[in-house]
Amino acid sequence: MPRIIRLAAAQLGAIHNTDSRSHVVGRMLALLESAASQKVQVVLFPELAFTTFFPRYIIHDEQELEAWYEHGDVTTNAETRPLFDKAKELKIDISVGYAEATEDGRHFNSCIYFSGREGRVLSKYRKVHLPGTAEPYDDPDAVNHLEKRYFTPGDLGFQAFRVPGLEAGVPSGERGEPIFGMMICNDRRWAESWRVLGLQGVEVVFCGFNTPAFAPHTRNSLDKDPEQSERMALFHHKLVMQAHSYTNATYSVSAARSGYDDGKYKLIGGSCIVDPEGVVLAETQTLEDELIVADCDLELCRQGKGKTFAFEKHRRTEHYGRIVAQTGVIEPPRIGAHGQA
Ligand code: CDV
Repeated sequence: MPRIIRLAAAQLGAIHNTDSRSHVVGRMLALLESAASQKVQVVLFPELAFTTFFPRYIIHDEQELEAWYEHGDVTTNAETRPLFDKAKELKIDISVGYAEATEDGRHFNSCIYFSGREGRVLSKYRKVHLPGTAEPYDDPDAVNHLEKRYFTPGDLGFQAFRVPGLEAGVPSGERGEPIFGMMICNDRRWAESWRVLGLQGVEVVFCGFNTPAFAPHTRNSLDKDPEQSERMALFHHKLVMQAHSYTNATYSVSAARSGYDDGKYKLIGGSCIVDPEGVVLAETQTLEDELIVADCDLELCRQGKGKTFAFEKHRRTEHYGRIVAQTGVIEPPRIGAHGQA
């Protein structure tokens, strides 16, 4: 029996340093209305969706820095609340990324899954793999990426979760409660993130992202040509979304913050919805605000989960110890001149 749900990625184009949260939320509401008019059930918004990507700036003033985070409950704060109220009104689920400040003074790059049908948060994820540096680059012309300065690595792990009530006609208990998981941007490049979700039977992975088109200091020091750099950034983004969806037999939805922030910091687009065979079902064509939609039959996950990637039949955990025992590379010893180690 098919288990079809309609999913969307809501890409957000340029957001400038001076743009208020209310302005951005206005744009998000337009995308949400458009999704609802197309009978979409779940919409993914990008990483750090409510502001510009502030980790590119070095900010010494504590008050100025704190103003970039969401303090308290993001679903009820004055400027961000309209998004969640609208999701409730339209009975549509959303996943959205934001900079979280906790009551005890910690800072995370987070996202939540908010059920508009139930009017509550069903799951929260805090980004585990933080790229970039804690200190600015020495090169004054470099674009910084200071996630390691402004955020603590996530402490919630990769927890899959059930979302009941999305599949018409499928009785609860008969696979009627899809299994979702979330990750954020750089996490998508790490097989470990996906496999931990895969081991929980994930059927849809949601991943919001902010990927600079040209970042020789952060990403690829060999790439001096901005156009080639952007092509490779897009290639690697789609490569990991497609490959890891396939090897974990799951759908994935990714949503970009894209365009030229402040008219000069370019972020890639390429928001896409990928099926469990690794096929791209929908992909954005612009660097602007744009919604893509796809009908996803979750039964298609069964093929991979039951055969090629039937983990219970084929995995050999006795050989995977290094993956959790070791962080960096330990190369094998050199073979000496006479063939001896
Ligand atoms: N926001 C990110 O995590 N961006 C990284 C860049 C810096 C490489 C990414 O993986 O796209």
